Amino acid sequence: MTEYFPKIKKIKFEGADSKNPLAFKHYNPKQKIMGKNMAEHLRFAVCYWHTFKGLGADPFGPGTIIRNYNSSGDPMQVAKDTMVAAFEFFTKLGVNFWCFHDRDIAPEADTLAETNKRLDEIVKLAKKLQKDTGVKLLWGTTNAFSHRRFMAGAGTNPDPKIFAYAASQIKKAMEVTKELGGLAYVFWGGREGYETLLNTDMKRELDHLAMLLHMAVDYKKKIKFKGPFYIEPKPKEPTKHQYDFDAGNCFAFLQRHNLLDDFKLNIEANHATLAGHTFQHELQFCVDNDILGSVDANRGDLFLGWDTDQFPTDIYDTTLAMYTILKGGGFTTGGLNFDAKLRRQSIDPLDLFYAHIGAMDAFARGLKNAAKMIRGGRFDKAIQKRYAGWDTVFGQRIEKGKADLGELEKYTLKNGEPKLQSGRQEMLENLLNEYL
Ligand code: XUL
Ligand code: CO
Repeated sequence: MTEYFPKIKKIKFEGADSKNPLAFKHYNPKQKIMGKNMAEHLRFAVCYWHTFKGLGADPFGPGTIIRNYNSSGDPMQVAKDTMVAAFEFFTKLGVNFWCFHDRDIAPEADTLAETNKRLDEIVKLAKKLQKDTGVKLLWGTTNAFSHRRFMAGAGTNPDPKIFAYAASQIKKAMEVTKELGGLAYVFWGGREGYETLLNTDMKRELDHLAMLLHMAVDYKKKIKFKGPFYIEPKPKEPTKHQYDFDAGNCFAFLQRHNLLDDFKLNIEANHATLAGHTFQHELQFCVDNDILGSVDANRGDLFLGWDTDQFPTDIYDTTLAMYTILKGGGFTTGGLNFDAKLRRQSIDPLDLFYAHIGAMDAFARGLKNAAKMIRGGRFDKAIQKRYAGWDTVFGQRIEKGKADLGELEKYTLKNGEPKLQSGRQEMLENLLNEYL
């Protein structure tokens, strides 16, 4: 079989003192932390769309990146070569999972029937490569947003014929996800949103989206696909207003439409920040509401207001993310999928390795820091102290719903102005830095 990354050998863990840029300094898959090894905690996945299909294009110019698996000229041959290259990459990098959209792995043809046939052919190859390498599918999804037919959305399209097209794609993508033993299936609301309310019946569109998701739930049961569905919140881009704005918004939608039994969320760091939240906030919201499914691990740029999808390198962020994930019980079906792309000038295949190695090390450090923070118990203690009033007889009466407004007025009239306590933010921020 052709080797597509011949200069690279399997990436090894060499420890923090290593000067080798093609080695892990912190990600040691077998290292035990709080009862599980690092690989089990972090469950890294490589995404197919950016890593193998992203070629550095931006709104000002086409791609800059040329790959040896992309050069045969025949679209199906390119698809096959790319799949082989992808599994070589997963194996050399040492990740256990991958993720894809249907249209990433097989090119669209003139008819849906022909497109599905092409997909089946590539899925067969992927299945064989999964078996040969042991790499598993973290989740599959459909691309119902790139083709021009989806310019006004898929499930929220004003035309039921486009809705039906999207439904057909989802049906097939669920089938191939199941065929590949995928652990979950993702719905990112590609163009489910609007540009102007002057041409949009928002309520009708959202009811249609819920209908589509219910159909997917029914089909999932029919084909006995066991994995959960994930919705991936994002507030804007490509549309001015994406319906799945943030975790809170998705939770309300799932509740209103009675979909909570079958859906959890896939939280993406850069989507969180676009919504004006921290990555940690979105994760915490999911943990608190029992809807944390998986994570698209990336980051935005402090000075740019769009989805730059950069590789995560900020240890502060990865530490806080892993702290929340660990305290929330860790991943079950989910993992950390690098929904991240190389910069336009990073044209060398080596850059793909550097990017993923750095990101994996950043999360490994985050995991180690978070475990120390949890074991140290100092943040828990600070929070416990801050809320201690709620553990008194008085606080417990309120929490248990036994108090009423009259009783609280009487208490306040009798006890007067409450004594205030410091929030200790700066001290706790200093404490966090002790772990980094
Ligand atoms: C887009 C995005 C998608 C989803 C999968 O911003 O994050 O790649 O993760 O459709
Ligand atoms: Co994503």
